[in-house]
Amino acid sequence: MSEETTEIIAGLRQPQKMISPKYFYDERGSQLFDAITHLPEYYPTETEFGIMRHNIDALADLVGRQASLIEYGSGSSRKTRILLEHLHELAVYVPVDISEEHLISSATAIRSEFPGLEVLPVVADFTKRFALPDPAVPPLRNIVYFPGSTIGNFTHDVAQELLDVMYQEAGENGAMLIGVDLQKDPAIIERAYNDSAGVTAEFNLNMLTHLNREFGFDFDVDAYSHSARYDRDEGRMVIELISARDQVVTIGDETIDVGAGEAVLTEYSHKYTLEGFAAMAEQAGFEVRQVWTDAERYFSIQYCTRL
Ligand code: SAH
Ligand code: AVI
Repeated sequence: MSEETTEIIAGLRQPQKMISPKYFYDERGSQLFDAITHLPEYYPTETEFGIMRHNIDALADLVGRQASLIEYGSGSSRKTRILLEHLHELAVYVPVDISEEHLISSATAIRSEFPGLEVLPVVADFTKRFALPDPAVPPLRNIVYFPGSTIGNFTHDVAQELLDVMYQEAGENGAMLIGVDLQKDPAIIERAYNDSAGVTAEFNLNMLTHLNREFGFDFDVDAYSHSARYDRDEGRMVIELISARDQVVTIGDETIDVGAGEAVLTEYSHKYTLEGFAAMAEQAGFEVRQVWTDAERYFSIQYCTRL
């Protein structure tokens, strides 16, 4: 049994059943996430785009020339193109993602759009150790780029560990550029995860289709429904799959009982305050040097340097 299968079974044996959100992202999951970013209700992507467009010159000057851009969870690299167009004499672009086919096709598209740029994609789970490639042009500094508020998909303990790793990867003289979604009216947040077209529901359910195909589970996908609610006490969205009936999931010789009405947790999406995020960045050794937000303070882009 693979390490991943063992990890998934262990999550399903917890009192609160859970599956890591990294299993959303097979090829179909990456396409569905792209569709989410175009939904009218899903404010993070357009808001982050707007903040970048408004502040790109200041940002490019802060980064300086001949940096390497290392992107965590690069997906389709849509917002990244603004950086690739404006950063001064970029040394190399290293997109890191777990969704292999999607990463390779995105990297191929970037190579043809930016012919002079070295693009070195890395297929990896960024919560585990992975090696960074050696660029042809030695960079003057590393910029670790983590857009989209993907940091929000991790509990605070794991997010803190990720920031610690990014601090190491930024290296001396390096920096982190991170997109962080902010706390706001819960109705706006809940709408973003309960879109009227049902794309988020499809994205959530696709996780089970992915587990069935790739790891040999036999979830009855039609017997689950999407649920997404904001937990005000924890400041996070809680995204679950709810079983309509009692059922038994089998994988190899193992069985897992799922009760009628039982929830399988598939994702948290934490929303931060600026103070709360600054405290975590500082704990990792970063200083938040510049925060850009939109006029409504829905979302933030934060430029953090090593203390
Ligand atoms: N950066 C893009 C995509 C965000 S979606 C944006 O801002 O729109 C989250 C991305 O992170 C997906 O492409 C997914 O495949 C990737 N991802 C999620 N968990 C991951 C993990 N543990 N390791 C590597 N990539 C991961
Ligand atoms: C990738 N991540 C930041 C998205 C989010 O908003 O938490 C994933 C997502 N889940 C449902 N919709 C979007």
